[in-house]
Amino acid sequence: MKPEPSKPSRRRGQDFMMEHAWHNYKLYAWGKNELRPLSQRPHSGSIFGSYDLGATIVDGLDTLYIMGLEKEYKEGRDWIERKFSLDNISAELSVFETNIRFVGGMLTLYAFTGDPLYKEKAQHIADKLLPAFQTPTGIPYALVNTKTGMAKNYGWASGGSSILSEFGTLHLEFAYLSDITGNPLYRERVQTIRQVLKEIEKPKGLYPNFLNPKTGKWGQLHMSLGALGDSYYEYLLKAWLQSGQTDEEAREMYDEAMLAIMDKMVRTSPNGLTYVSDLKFDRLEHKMDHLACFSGGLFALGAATRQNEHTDKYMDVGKGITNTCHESYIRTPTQLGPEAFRFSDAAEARALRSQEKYYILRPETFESYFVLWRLTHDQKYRDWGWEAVLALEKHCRTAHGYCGLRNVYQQEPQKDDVQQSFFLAETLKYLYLLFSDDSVLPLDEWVFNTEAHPLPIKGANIYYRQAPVTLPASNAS
Ligand code: DMJ
Repeated sequence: MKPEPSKPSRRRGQDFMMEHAWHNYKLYAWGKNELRPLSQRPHSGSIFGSYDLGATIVDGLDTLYIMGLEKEYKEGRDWIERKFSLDNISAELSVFETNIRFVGGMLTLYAFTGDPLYKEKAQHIADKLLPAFQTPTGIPYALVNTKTGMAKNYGWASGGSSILSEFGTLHLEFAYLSDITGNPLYRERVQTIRQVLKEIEKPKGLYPNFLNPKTGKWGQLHMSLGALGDSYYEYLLKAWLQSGQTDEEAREMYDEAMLAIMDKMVRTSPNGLTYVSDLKFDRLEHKMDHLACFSGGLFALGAATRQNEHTDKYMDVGKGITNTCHESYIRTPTQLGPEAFRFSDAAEARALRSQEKYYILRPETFESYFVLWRLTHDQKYRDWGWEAVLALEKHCRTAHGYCGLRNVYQQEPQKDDVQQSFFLAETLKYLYLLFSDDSVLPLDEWVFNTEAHPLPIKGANIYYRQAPVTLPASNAS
């Protein structure tokens, strides 16, 4: 079924939020990466540095398309055609962030429209990332310079290691890029990463967050479904889904990893909340990052797509984690969740440290609401999503865009003056899709990359697109 931009009759509020976010970005930061809504200036200290890469445009454009905001969509396309290039700049880019936001964003736009502009741009960006893969193991470095091709890892990452959630979150984009360009090189690069991870010995069946790209040995034995680990596990399941469920190797690696995580890291609090701890060497740290809240949807999607003896357990854990993340939201006066929350005798699903109390417009909890809604049609997920919309409007909206909060436990928290590009790419998209018909981007035709850019599933007849995708009209309220 072809997506076509939505019709105005389908408007339900989240698209007004998108217009507000976009128009203010356009007014005060057009072509820059992100907006500072309070200062009404561009945000130049973002992960993309000070080059004008239009991160908000590239990240947010498919959301505009889905919502049927045609005029805004055309402005963005026009900017990409006229201005977007990584030639003649000397930016040190994160391979991971550039892949999920820029390559992923362009690929989705190509999948939606069939417009060759987006395929060319996706390939142009991916080519700039390739020098990072020139390591003895083929595990890429984290950072690459767009002009010199010099690549390196972050100084803080355990003994010169690359990071699991970064080098393990390239597969979907690189595989699709190979298929649409006919150039096998991109798939070969991520297949090499897959083989290293398949063959390496995994302590207790788990994947540590750090791997040295020169020696092929693990760094510190820290494991997490939150920061530094998260989307690696997501891409195992999704690579299998993307392949039309033929990439069995990916599904097996996913099942093995998630069974080990369920056994060694998933726990239940005294009051019955399911959560996934971090594991540091042999010690559980009873803390969940907001980032790990995506895993409610991941466990559930794993359950819904394969029947075996673990299916019910996967589904229970998925629902349980999503419920816990919702609890972390409603136990704050703002009804928005903290960056990390803990489980101890003193507290459940609450941040205890001051540096864990912020909310930066992250999407992960709403992502799980969306996936669980699609899989169960339990009305509570829409109710929870609506609570979030109201909380965002009350606390994060400003006259000139949306900001994060410095402390969700205060009645009237200070705002952080950053409108993250993922707010447009993910947060507003998932909240919009939560209230859309199932036929808008059905989960058996599309798989969402970790930045919420939908990529087509092989075998569904949208894989090699010749004509624009038509999004069916929704009659949801
Ligand atoms: C996004 O850029 C992606 O979802 C990524 O995988 C991790 N988190 C941010 C948003 O929170």
